[in-house]
This record gives sequence, C-alpha cells and structure tokens, in this order.
Amino acid sequence: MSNLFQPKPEDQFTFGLWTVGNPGRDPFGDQVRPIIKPTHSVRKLSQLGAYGVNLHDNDLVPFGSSAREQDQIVKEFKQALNDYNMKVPMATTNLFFHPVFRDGAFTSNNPKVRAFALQKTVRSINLGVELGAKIYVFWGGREGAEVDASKNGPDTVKWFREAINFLSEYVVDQGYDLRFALEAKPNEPRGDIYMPTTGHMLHFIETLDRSEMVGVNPEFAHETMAGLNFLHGVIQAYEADKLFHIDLNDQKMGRFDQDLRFGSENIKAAFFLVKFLEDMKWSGMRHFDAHAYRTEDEQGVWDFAAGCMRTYLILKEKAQQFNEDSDIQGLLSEIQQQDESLEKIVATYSNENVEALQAIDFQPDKIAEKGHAYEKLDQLTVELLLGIR
Ligand code: GCO
Ligand code: MN
Ligand code: MN
Repeated sequence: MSNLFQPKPEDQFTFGLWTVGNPGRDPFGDQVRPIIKPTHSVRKLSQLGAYGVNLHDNDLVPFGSSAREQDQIVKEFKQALNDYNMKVPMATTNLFFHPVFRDGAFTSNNPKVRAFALQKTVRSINLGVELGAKIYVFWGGREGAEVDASKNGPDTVKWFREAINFLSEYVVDQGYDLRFALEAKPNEPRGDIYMPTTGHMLHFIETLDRSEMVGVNPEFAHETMAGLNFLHGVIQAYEADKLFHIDLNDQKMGRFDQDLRFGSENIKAAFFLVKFLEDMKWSGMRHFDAHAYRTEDEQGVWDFAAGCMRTYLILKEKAQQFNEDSDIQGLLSEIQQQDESLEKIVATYSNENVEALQAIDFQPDKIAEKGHAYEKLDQLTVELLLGIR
C-alpha cells in the first residue's frame, strides 16, 4: 500500500470509542467480538495515525460507577491519551441505552426522566471538558415516538429547547470553552425521531437563547436514510457557520442504520463531500461514526478503521486532481457562466435596478436551446474516480 495515503495526526481523523468498540450486537444476534478496552483503542488508533477519540460518558465510565471508580478509570485513560499523544476533541452523553430512557430523555413524558437526563448531561459535560473536549454533541437517540397520541407535540420541542438553554447557560457559567453540535436522525431506535434532519436542527438552533454556541453534527448515514443529499445539508450548515462537527460513514438508502465504512458504498457522494471539506479548508475533525461488519474479528475492526482514513485521503488526492484537470476545469469555466452587468442588477433591490431588469428582453426560448454539458462533466468525474484520468 502506498505511503501517500498513510494517515497522520494533522489529518485530524477521529473515531468514537463506540465505533471501533462496537462488538457486533444487533437486534437478531449477540455480540461477536470481545469488548475492546478504551485504552487499547487509544493505542491502536494512534498507531494507525488518528488524531483522537470521542466518547459518550458510558463508553468510558460504565453507568452506575461510583466516584472512586470513575476517578480510577479516567486516570488510566488520561495516561493512555498522554502516552500515545491522542486527543478527545468531542464528547457526548449516552441518553439512550439505559431502560429509564425508553421514552426519550429530554422529551420523555416523565419529568423525573427529563431532570435525570439533565443531571447526567451536566456530569458528562464536566467529564468531556476534563478530557479536553471542545465540541459537545447532542444526538437525540430516543427523543421520538411510535405513538403520536402519547405526547403533546409542541411540548417536546419546548422541553428540548429548555434543556439546551439550561446546558448552554451552565457551560457559560462554568467558563468552559465548549460548543454544542446537534445531530439529526430520522428514525432508529425510535419509530420516528423528532427534528429528523439537519435542516430541522438548523431552524431549531435559531430559537435558542445562545444560538451562537450551537451548531450541527450532520451524519452521512442519517441524511441518506431520509433519502436526502448529504452534501447539500452540509453545505447549507457550513454557509450558515453552523458546521461544528461531522459524522462520516456510509449507508445504502432505504435500509436500517448501517454505519458502513466511509466511502464503501456511495463513492461519488463521498468524493464530493471530501472535495467540499478540503476546498473550504474546513477546520473541524474528520470524525468517523461507523463500525466494522459483524462478520469481522478484532483485526477486521482495525482494517475498517484504517480503511475509513485511507479512503478519505485517496478522495482528497482525487479532489486535488479534479481541481487541476484542464479538461474538467475548462468545461467548468464554460458551464459556470458569468455576466457582471446582470449580476449587479439582481444583487440588490433599487428602483433603478428593477427598471433596468424590466427593460431587458431575455429571449428565454433562445437561452433554453443550449444544453449544459453535464453528461460530459459527470463522465469526466466518473473516469477520474475510476482511475483512468
Ligand atoms: C447513531 C448515532 C450515534 C451518535 C453518537 C454521538 O446512529 O447511533 O449516529 O452514533 O453519533 O451517539 O452522539
Ligand atoms: Mn448514526
Ligand atoms: Mn452519529
């Protein structure tokens, strides 16, 4: 394998402890791999060239641990981070595994559960900050419903807003350098999850008290499950300065939540995503939220992790090739036409501009005669990706 695609910490690749630690349990079958210790994942991922790991509170500290147990676990984990020069840029709370969250956390019908979720998240934020996290993700795993008769709809939005407002005030009050990223998913594990897409989240954020410290964490698989174009959601979030984090993986449309190795399924979509992040020099972490096939043993897990990073770097190289390809760039400069005088007229409203606009004879039938050459452009892209350009 060529060295060109060897991941390095400066590539900013991160993995959730829950991703490489996934033991292959599914609704139909038990785990197939032994649980991997977090400190072992830190060592292996650092050897593979990753920058860091991200975690839920309970990926590291099992639910119900005593304060003493937590101190001991955190101490060992910090030592491993130190030994292998690995960072924890993002942290989050597990608000979905314990049966107490069977009807959701911040949107449970039970006020005690909502308050417990808030308490658990405050503690988990403290843990994340202690480990150096700068981004805190909220994925509402069980914030949803199967039975719409069960809840007064607007209450669920209000409860979720109150929780995020409470927690952002807490962060400010503590003087933490931490921003929030909301992650949407349309369904699974609930029949339907509230605020199912990145677009829903982007609007919700604008209704928060401290909207400036809240952005999104779009996931490739989740938007694909919803039948959407992932890149388009990412672009809209980026343009709104709300792309705080990203979950990279892959997914076949219309299936269960597959969490496939990045780039294993939709190569062209993955390519344009990498190209966008690299063209924009997006500064965030390239975080993988996926796991190895259930067929794999531990070696397969590390093959999976190496594969995610290697594919990203190959696509990054392809993006550079695309930007330097004279046929592609020549065609693009013809396709992406410019007309400065017209652009001036439509950029802002004024009396003169509207008059100038009304005076133009556009001859739409004439304009419509010409095709856009996208067949040619797309074929060039495909050939580049297939490696013959
Ligand atoms: C999923 C989600 C989770 C979240 C994680 C961090 O479908 O299970 O993507 O993996 O990303 O809980 O918030
Ligand atoms: Mn997911
Ligand atoms: Mn995710």
